Amino acid sequence: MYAQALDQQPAASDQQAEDARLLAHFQARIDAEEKIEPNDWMPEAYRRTLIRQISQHAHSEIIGMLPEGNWITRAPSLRRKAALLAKVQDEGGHGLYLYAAAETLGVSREELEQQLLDGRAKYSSIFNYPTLTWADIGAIGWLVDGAAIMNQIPLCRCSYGPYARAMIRICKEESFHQRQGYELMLSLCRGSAAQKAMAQDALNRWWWPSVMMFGPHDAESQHSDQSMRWKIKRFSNDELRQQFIDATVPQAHFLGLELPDADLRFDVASGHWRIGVIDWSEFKRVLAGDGPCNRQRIKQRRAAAENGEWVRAAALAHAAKQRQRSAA
Ligand code: BYC
Repeated sequence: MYAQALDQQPAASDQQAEDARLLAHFQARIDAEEKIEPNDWMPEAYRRTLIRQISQHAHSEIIGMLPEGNWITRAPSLRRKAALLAKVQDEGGHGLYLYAAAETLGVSREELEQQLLDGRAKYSSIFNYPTLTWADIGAIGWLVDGAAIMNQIPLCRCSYGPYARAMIRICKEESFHQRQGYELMLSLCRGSAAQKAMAQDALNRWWWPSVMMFGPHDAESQHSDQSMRWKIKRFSNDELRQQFIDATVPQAHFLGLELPDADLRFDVASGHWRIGVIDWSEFKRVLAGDGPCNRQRIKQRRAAAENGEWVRAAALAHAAKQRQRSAA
């Protein structure tokens, strides 16, 4: 018994030493800006963090198709309809690249989808707000995609290769989305008084949820420090939020719109726009499942999964037949 314990002790400490060596080598590669690839050694927590972030991101793209998809049949012209249709299709594509990137970490797309459908997985808070008017389509492109680009450009330099490469393509498409949204807002703001009022109303409703998209303040952000050491995140939530505010406030002024924030002011000393206090109780409510559209979004995704079951079954049956034929 005693001899056995002695045998095990050096083995355990050897393992600890080996783990420490692997961890140091891993961090050195990250510090040297090398990409980590699927077959490379990585700490379990790095793998879990990436699966969490990439899958939340994929789910956001897929759920994000719903509020805009709602307006495809009601777009006011063929040009607007074509642009919106293309944007929503792009989002479906982004979801697929991201699920594929997550799969390289050893989790299946079916498992991730199941997590979304049974409410275990988060997706971006922003997609739990309703699209009430056509101007909301402009506001989403301008503000939501604008915020997404701020957050996602640095992800093109994420330390995990498959995620970083997926983000390069996604960001190119997001920048078209942002432009079509701003151009739509510009048309409304240069149109009739009623159109401009509709644009103002959309800005009033989408501004604060867009500001919240960047996540909690840095002091409250549980994952930021570690994710920044691993170079998954390159900037903190507050840094990216500030970049978004500084870029967007002058754009609103160019449109001739007012931001719904009585405390908004330009701080000459720092050169930044400073906003009022964010209502984090609203953010927490939405994350807890009690936003204006949480239930509706999940219900629609569940219905889509059920209604699409026969398509998946048919595709699998077709693939099996083809395999049989090529084996014969
Ligand atoms: N909504 O420690 P923190 C898009 C959660 S754009 C919901 O700071 P992290 C699109 C967070 O997950 C939107 N949950 O976390 C645009 C964590 O909870 P868990 C998607 C949020 O990960 C236009 C907790 O709060 N973009 O897809 O370091 C059209 C503490 O936060 C939110 C991405 O996903 C939120 N807004 O930083 C169509 C980009 N914020 O996981 C589609 C990639 C925070 O511990 N993701 N939480 O239960 C990221 O960059 C980071 O994950 C975040 C959060 C900045 C979002």
